[in-house]
Amino acid sequence: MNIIVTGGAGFIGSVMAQYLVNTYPEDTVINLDKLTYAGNLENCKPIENAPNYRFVRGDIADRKFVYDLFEEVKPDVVINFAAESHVDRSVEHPEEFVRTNVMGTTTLLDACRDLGIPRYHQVSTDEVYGDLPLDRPDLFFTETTPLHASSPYSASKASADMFVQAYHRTFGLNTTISRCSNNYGQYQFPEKLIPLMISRALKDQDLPVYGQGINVRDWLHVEDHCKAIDLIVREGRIGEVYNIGGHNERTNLQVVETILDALGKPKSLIKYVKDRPGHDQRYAIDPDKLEKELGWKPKYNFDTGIRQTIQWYLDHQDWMQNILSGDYQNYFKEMYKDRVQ
Ligand code: NAD
Ligand code: TDX
Repeated sequence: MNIIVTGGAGFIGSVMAQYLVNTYPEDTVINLDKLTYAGNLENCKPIENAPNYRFVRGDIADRKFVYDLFEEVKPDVVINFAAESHVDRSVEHPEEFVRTNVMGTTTLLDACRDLGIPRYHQVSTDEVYGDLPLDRPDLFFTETTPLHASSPYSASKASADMFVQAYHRTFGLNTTISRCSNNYGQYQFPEKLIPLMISRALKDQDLPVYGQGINVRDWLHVEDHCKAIDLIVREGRIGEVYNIGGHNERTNLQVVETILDALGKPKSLIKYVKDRPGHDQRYAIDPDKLEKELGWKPKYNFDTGIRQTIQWYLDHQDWMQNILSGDYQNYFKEMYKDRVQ
């Protein structure tokens, strides 16, 4: 098969590209990525010389580019990871989220429809369901939970999901959608909670915890997410949505304290800062459908996965340093300048 993975230089897409290249030598993986601030070809180093791997730089919202590439490659499957993915950035600059997440997705869908591409998978997120209250631990997101986005990021992802479902229903495109909980693991850009806290704690810098740190996220190791997507692409029912999650709920404070303990750093580094506007309280996935229909089971629980992840960042401080020495420094100053209380 020829598989186009979009956003394959980002966090999850790069782990997916590595997984597919190594697991299916008979398939060819074409990594289509624009290389925004979040795209990093270092993430693809382990496969860059593999005979069944190719990188193409381009924009999923550029119609001519996408059509030309699809005509040339004739993909059997398109898996769309490419997105603007950071909630805080979407609060500052929503437009880019509409362009890439909505218009980029519809461009890919149009190309699949016009060129007869047999299979399309959309990588979505649990954030499209909005949030759950902190005092109702009995509630979980299922695939039939109504969409109820809170941030410009989640609104753009929910919108994309609706286009995917519309293209399936109206044009008969063979689509699936997966909605996963928060990912952690190797290669995550240090704007997101876990790598941000690891990189700052290592330098004895303050750790900015939003509000009171009581918001809950449901964490899944990136490799478990990628294996679930592969299963859905190969064995999932067409037109369906599958939730992905491993019942690993933690408050943000628990996550930060786990990192501090593992690094032997003091809790006094924690600094409570102004809350994120519209901050979702709790995410929690019910993965029953994926487990029962496709037999998926995660390999990692949070306690083992986070230890291995922290060790990865300790072993790859040059990877982190290459990012931190670039433009990202200016971003950090700009984003956090008004938060100090
Ligand atoms: P990321 O920000 O690390 O990577 C995104 C990648 O997409 C980058 O390589 C970037 O260069 C590329 N990209 C951005 N705009 C593009 C465009 N217009 N054309 C082509 N490439 C473009 O994101 P991530 O955390 O790896 O997330 C990947 C996908 O998974 C996203 O769709 C996100 O919504 C979804 N998701 C993420 C999580 C999570 O916890 N990170 C959880 C559930 C779902
Ligand atoms: O500095 C911080 N301090 C803090 O307290 C940052 C960056 C985050 N937080 C909190 C906000 C959230 O409650 O930590 C939690 C996790 O934040 P993020 O890492 O920004 O992730 P989140 O907003 O939960 O969204 C993530 O999961 C779903 C991904 O970024 C999305 O791409 C994915 O769809």
